[in-house]
Amino acid sequence: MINASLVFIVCIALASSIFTGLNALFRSQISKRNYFLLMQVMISIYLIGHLQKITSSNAEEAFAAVKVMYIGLCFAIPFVLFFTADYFNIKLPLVFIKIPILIQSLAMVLAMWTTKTHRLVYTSYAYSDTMSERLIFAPGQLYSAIYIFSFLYLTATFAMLVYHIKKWKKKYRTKLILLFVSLLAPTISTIVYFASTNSGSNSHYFNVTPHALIITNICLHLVIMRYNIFEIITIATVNAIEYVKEGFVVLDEHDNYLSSNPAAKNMFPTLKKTRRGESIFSIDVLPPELADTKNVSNEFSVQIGCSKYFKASISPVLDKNKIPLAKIILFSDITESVTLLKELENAACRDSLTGLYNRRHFDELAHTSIKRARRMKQASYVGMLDLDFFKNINDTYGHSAGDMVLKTAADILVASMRSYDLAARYGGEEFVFVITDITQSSEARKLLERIRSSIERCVVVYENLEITITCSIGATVLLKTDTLETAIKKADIALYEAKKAGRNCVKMCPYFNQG
Ligand code: GH3
Ligand code: MG
Ligand code: MG
Repeated sequence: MINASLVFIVCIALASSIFTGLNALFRSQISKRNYFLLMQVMISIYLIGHLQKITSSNAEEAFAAVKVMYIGLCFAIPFVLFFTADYFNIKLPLVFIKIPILIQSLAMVLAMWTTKTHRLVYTSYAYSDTMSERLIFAPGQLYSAIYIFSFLYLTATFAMLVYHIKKWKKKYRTKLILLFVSLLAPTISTIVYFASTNSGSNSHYFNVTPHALIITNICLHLVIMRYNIFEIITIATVNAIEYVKEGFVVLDEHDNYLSSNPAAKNMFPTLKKTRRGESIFSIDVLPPELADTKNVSNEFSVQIGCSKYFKASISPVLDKNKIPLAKIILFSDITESVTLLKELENAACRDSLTGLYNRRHFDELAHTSIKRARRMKQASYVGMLDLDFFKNINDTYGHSAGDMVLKTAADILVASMRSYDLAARYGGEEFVFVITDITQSSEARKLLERIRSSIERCVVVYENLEITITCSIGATVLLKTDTLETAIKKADIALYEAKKAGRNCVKMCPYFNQG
């Protein structure tokens, strides 16, 4: 006689299992659902077998149903394990763990299907109309192995779940607890069934696993529908890319544009108009420097406009065979740190009052400038400029007024020279400079005279007081035998001559004076 209520329960369990599987299939888009779907398929196969068994009318029909049940039973649990590991991003090695587990499961199914020949799973079986399970059997030597392996995999699954339930924040714990309960229900029912049939206390071989599977599917349905077990991570990942302040650009393997996040569009506004598939470097959307680094992770700075700096790190996306599929470029705005670094460099190279190079940095640059001029067969001039009676300015108007005069004199010096000439503050009110690319000595003298007269004509207004100043300049042409140091000494001697000659004048080194 068919037990109608049991058939009803199994049908409900089967329907809920199929429904939950379909829900996962249509509601979520990510790869993490694959093992979940396989798990649901296997649970459904198990239940189909079960239904077949409790409605069977003879031993062979019941045994055929058990063979179907074993397919579901042996494969559902490995897929539960794979799904859980996958969900927590625990990588189970394919060759060393996944494939051996699947082979073991297949071996168990095959052992069951061929048990009539070797009697390792069932030594004998008989049909019983009075029993709900319909089939009485005597277990063979391999029968326990099926359960031992299943419990091993379930233990690993529960271990992962418990570990993460403890680690996850309360807000996300509920769905893990539901997942835990969904697995615990059929586990307990199977343990009870196994123990009770072995001890002989369940002489009717009554199995409540289908009842437990209803609980499983209700829990799974809740974690999918209510707690978004699949979506939450996808949503978080998508949102993370949308909201991070780093620019994120995805290109295909031929540098054609695929997508970018809002931050990248802000950094490179042309990205807003770039269409998918457009070659990113041919239309100058991104700095061309990035095109040179193919298939490598690299980091470098890119200057956009005059004041923005970005660090770009390129990561290739490879497929399983290490063939490039796409390229991800991550841009971070490093303007702040670059500006700070430049300020620090500036502070180390420049005089804070006048903004001119300091002595140490001038020496470095002047050596290079002189070398370059020599290589290009150009004449170089080294000059010293000293403000006249500067001490009097300080004494008469105060130190702040003196500072202002110093700054003005420095500005005039820089303004009078060309961009490739060099000027530095050499001491208190003393400046040094190098002029290159002048062919005639008369031209050099004219330039120096222009500097002197500009300073003489300048009026510095300090607290409504008008301050005027003059300067003396000594200079020398750099001979082949000269070094920067000897040239500075000669310019200093010429400056001394200028002071001696009454100040507010230009004197050039005697070698040159003759000409
Ligand atoms: P001379 O025409 O012979 O060059 O006479 P001078 O007064 O310009 O020369 P002196 O070397 O006697 O004095 C230079 C003065 O420059 C002395 C010092 O107080 C002043 N001085 C040096 N550095 C600074 C500075 O950073 N700010 C101000 N306000 N004064 C400075
Ligand atoms: Mg002076
Ligand atoms: Mg001086």
